[in-house]
Amino acid sequence: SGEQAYLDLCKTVLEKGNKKQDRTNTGTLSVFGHQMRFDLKEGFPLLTTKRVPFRLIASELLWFIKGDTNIRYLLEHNNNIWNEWAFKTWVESDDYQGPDMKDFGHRSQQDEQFRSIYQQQMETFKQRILSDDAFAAKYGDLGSVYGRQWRAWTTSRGETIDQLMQVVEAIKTNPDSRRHIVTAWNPEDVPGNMALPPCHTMFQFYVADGKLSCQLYQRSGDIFLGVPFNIASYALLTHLIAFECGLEAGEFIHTLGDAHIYSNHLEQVNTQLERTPYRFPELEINPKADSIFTIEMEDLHIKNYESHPPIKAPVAV
Ligand code: DHF
Ligand code: TMP
Repeated sequence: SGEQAYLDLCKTVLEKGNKKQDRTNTGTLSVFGHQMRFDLKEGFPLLTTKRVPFRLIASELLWFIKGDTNIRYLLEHNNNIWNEWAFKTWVESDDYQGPDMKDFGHRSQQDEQFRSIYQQQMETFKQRILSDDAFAAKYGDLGSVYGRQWRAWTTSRGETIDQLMQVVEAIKTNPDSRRHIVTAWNPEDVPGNMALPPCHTMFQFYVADGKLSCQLYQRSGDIFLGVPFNIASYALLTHLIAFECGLEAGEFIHTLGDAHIYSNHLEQVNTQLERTPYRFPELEINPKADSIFTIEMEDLHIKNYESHPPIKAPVAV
């Protein structure tokens, strides 16, 4: 099964990974340089050895495609995956007057009393992002993250470049080009101007036999939490761009730089490795959708998704 590529990555890192300290002070096992290939003809690569919430992956990707960088859109879709990074800017600002939230990521895991205060502050923060426009504009925005870089890259002359629209046009008019690249990594912006410097740094498309393939270079991959999302997200992106260009989806090739398992995910990874994968599900895109630039959640469906239960793990902030 295609899922074996992911399970093999987990095994490799457990067996051969270097023990390293990291920015979040959690500690990881990691390898440098690893590639996985997913043939999209063999099903949609949504992992089955744990439940992976497609709804969250799809709404995050549509958020990028719309060029949005404000978590309000995600919250409106009940998607909480980017909350911590906006919250961090808020609680570190002078405008924040509530209880001390320093190091909330670690403390909320270790201290139950703190956790309930944190959850309360987070809830208040979310409500305010949803209801207060000025607050959302200031604290909901994650800065120059993917949506911005893909759709409105700012040049040194102050113009903007719509990389995604341009790559779609180029695939349609000059499919054999070797320059179908979208980059999110802007050395001018890193690290000051963004919540988190882009992890999926750049991707490239390739057309052969009427099929569109995509390769991603991801500089840093959280194997247990982030990578399953990233695989599904880029597989979905490949399908969507293929749909837009009148092509079939070919392969998704996932190239990782620092591929790591956090020290507090080891038990979860071992649980997952004990499970036997099912067949991958299938993706359905509403054939009546007229463009990926206006496509909505209702146009995307996953069929025949059989999976093992979810496995919870704390995210390193
Ligand atoms: N930081 C770190 N340390 N790892 C990440 O994977 C990561 N990913 C980011 C931002 N910063 C990050 C954006 N993507 C989850 C998945 C992807 C993601 C952020 C968070 C996550 O927590 N997934 C959980 C459940 C999510 C839910 O149900 O709300 C999971 O079990 O997959
Ligand atoms: P870093 O900026 O220090 O590399 O930390 C980023 C962490 O987030 C790292 O563990 C990788 C993880 N990550 C993913 O795996 N996938 C993603 O899509 C994002 C945004 C982050």
